[in-house]
Amino acid sequence: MSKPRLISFKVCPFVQRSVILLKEKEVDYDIEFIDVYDPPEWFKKLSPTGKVPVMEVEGTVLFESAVISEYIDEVYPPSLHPLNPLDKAKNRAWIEFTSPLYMGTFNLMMAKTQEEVDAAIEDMNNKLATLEVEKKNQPWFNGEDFSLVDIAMAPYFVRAQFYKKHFNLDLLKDFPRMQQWSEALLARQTVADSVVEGFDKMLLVRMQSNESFLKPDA
Ligand SMILES: N[C@@H](CCC(=O)N[C@@H](CS)C(=O)NCC(=O)O)C(=O)O
Repeated sequence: MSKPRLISFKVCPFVQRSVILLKEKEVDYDIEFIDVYDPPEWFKKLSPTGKVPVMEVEGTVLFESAVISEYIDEVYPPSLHPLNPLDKAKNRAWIEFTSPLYMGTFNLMMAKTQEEVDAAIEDMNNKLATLEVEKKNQPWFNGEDFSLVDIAMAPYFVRAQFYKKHFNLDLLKDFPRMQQWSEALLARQTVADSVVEGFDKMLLVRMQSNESFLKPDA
């Protein structure tokens, strides 16, 4: 089987999910970085949605991070989904549930007023409160078994850590199970290795050039 080729944008949480999964499965892959805000012509031709991640496998172009994850999970065993179809479907549903949280972190980053900051936080809090009820009081979403749901949330906790470190803003403060989940995920090697060098700096520069409301602690 030829190496998959992943097209990435360095700070994209959806690509980060693919990277964590490829690392978990120890897949040999190539990665190519683009700027999604100024994409090269070849990417415009390759990607039907104009979004990353895109993964090219033997000339076939895959897009949408959830679809890419399902493909990787199926082709490189053992599966990180539960075996039971109902549990598997439930896991897929919760993966979907986590995705809009990334719009929350983006909105927070780009917010220009206190009101916009508050709205982004409130939106994320509503979703985190629902997850807090669903999450078992065990290491991973499904208990002892690490799964694709855990991978889907990992980039969120990386971003929550960024806001805590630079803005003294604790997005998880009201959610003890989310804190425990975050600690477990951030301690996992594949998650640590999925964060590109200079990640914090890239986000901080973006916020500065956007004249975002949130200002980093000195
Ligand atoms: N639903 C998509 C979302 C991917 C997405 O929003 N990617 C962003 C970067 S993080 C992007 O490529 N944005 C460029 C655009 O919207 O034109 C997935 O899960 O793959």
